[in-house]
Amino acid sequence: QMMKFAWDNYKQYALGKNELRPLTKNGHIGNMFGGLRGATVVDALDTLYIMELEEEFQEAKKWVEKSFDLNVNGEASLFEVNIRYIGGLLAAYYLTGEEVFKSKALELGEKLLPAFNTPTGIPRSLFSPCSGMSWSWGWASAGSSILAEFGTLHLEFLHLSELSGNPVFAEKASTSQVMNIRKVLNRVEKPQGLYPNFLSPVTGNWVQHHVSIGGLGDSFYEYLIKSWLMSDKKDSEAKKMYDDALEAIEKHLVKKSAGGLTYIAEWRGGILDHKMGHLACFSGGMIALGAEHAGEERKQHYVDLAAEITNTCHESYARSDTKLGPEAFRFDAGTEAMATRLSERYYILRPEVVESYMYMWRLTHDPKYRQWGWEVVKALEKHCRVEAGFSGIRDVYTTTPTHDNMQQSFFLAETLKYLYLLFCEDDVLSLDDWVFNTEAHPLPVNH
Ligand code: DMJ
Repeated sequence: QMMKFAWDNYKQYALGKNELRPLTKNGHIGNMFGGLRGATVVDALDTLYIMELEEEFQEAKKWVEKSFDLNVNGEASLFEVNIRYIGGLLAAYYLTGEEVFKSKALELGEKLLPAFNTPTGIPRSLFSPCSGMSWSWGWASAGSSILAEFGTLHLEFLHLSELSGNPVFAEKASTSQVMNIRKVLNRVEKPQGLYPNFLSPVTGNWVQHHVSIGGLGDSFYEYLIKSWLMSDKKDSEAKKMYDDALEAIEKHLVKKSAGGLTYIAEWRGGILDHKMGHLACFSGGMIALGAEHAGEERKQHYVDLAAEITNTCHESYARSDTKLGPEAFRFDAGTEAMATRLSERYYILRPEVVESYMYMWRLTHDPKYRQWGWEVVKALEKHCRVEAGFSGIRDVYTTTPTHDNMQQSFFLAETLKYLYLLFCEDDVLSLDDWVFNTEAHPLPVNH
């Protein structure tokens, strides 16, 4: 019902725009996807299909067939286009077998390639599908590229290579785009075994020593373990990189608060910032997913670590008045798992906490994860549902929050999908056969 409500309102007021503005009942285009439109349609396709919302799925498919235009200009984020559009189209193709999704994915995939024309082959963050030019974000120091962006291409590019027969995307040849990225990362020296978030696409060296498992770093780690799983456990290089990175993170960034909550701090040139972003809360699920394959002696350790981190993220929700979590929470000056700055008190319908509940449920079947998921459902209904859709809120610490007037596309792609899967049987998109990309689009394991 929540998905139908979110979709119906998007369709009524914003079909063809990127997101719905549920208060003003119109569409939002933004500047993340260049000239591409319909981000919510493409992000929602597989969720509608999985939930058996047949009529709504057909509406979305019809829009892709008739109105999805790829011959557009403008600066688009390589990362966002890849995880939402390529991931969404690939998942829709693999679930339904409908050719239109495959051909759109391949056509769009070709348009991403110019972003890799840099001295090192590390792509820049922004690209223009028509002119072939690429740029870094204005805020990224010294023209650097972002770890979580160039490190979150592997899953989709592997499937693009397989479906197109074009090795340029990802074939095991070291000349392919994503294998080259790995080569650069393996070569560069890692401070204390950690991967900083900013790398120069010109020199291949780190630009700043900021390390985070939340924003700017997050899905790089996720794609290492998932690359290994998607290869049916053959890509041992990815597994080793994941194991080593997690070991360094545990050694240097994982801490326990005075109140006994385990959290993952950020690292700035050796100094710890005792803060966890909402984005970092995906890591409970990632560590749970990796735990099963960690070897007998490490397995229980990682199950426990995943459970502790997921518990901390739940606490960040439980300690708020709305029962939804803030964008970032801190562990300093007597604070535990709460935002201390006004600018960090918002919630924009993000999925990472329910994502971890879903993985923890599948791993342990402890009923508390379903209870926690249900708390989120109730809080979303109470505080984020407005007359024409779901909206983010500006302050999780008040029971009369103001709304931000934005129904993010990842709410339909991820938050609602993970909540649904939390209450499904384990064989609905079994984790043995499917790997979720970082936007929760399922891609098949290469058995
Ligand atoms: C999503 O687009 C993806 O999950 C991404 O990896 C991180 N941010 C958003 C959701 O919060």
